[in-house]
Amino acid sequence: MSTRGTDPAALLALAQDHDRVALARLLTYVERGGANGLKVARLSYRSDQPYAIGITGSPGAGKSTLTDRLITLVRSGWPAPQAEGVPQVGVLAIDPTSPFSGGAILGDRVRMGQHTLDATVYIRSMATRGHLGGLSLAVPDAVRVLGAAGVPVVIVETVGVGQMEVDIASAADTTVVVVTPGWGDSMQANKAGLLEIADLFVINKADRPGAREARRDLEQMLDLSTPGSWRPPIIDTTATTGEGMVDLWAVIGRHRAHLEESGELATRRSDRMAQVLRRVLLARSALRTDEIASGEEFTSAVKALAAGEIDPYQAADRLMGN
Ligand SMILES: Nc1nc2c(ncn2[C@@H]2O[C@H](COP(=O)(O)OP(=O)(O)OP(=O)(O)O)[C@@H](O)[C@H]2O)c(=O)[nH]1
Ligand SMILES: [Mg+2]
Repeated sequence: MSTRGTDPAALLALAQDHDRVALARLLTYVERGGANGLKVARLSYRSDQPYAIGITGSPGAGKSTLTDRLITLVRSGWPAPQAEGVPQVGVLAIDPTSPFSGGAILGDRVRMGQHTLDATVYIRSMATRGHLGGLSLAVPDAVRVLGAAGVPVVIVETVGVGQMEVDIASAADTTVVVVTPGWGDSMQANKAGLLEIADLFVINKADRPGAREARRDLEQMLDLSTPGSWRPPIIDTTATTGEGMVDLWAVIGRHRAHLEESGELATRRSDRMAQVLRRVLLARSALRTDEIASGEEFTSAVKALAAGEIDPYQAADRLMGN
């Protein structure tokens, strides 16, 4: 461990040379934020980005099982043959409370089912630690680190329950929304705002009754939404057996081709960078606010406010030097 050192540039060079421990350390820096996190960002945002696939949906919908199956496909050399030693896909599992295929997630040592120690995949769970903007910045940073290390495709799994998770999942090039058959799951997805972010839908657990009804519900909801140049396709899968996985991967590929050919990929990525920059600015403003609020001038301003000598807007202007 000590032989690798702590310098981010040296670690990135090692990671590019397929050193997984070095890659893990870079991702830890990203999670922790601070000076090293900033150095890592400086390196990774200047590199090519990987193709990012977001997988989201209700708890237990089968997201991890699907991811596991997609990885099996990639490992089998499909759709493209493997380059020796290079992870072809990185996985970031964002909900650390949710075990992947029953395996325990323990920080850097996350393992996903059968893919333990597999050189063609790199799997990592992510949690917020000290990063300034929390996971909504740590995840995009981590995706860029994987890209800088040479990983061409990154899958980000989040449970689609809160706004933050939805934001993270939709900060991908292709966003896959997973629903299951059964009463109301599609409606729930709609309510959670998942319909708007979906580039394609997966009806997983298609071995269970109700897949056809789920498809009909989704189609109806899509009919009501504003038509664009891409109508999200719906794919039936049974992740536990692997049925539908070749279809799913093919549709992801089609969506990617659509984005690239239409020029929308560049637009999306630029919109995403605007989002990231806004988050950094917001996080920094919050820090600055805390700093101001602990100063002497702030205390005097509060006294002046209490005495009715000033209004809070004027006081804020003064404290901010406007
Ligand atoms: N019958 C059936 N069960 C499935 C299928 N896919 C997944 N499951 C089961 O559903 C359960 C949840 O699967 P996970 O892959 O952990 O689901 P998840 O969406 O990652 O769950 P969270 O991360 O906890 O939100 C497991 O017991 C799976 O074996 C499927 O296609 N058919
Ligand atoms: Mg999961």
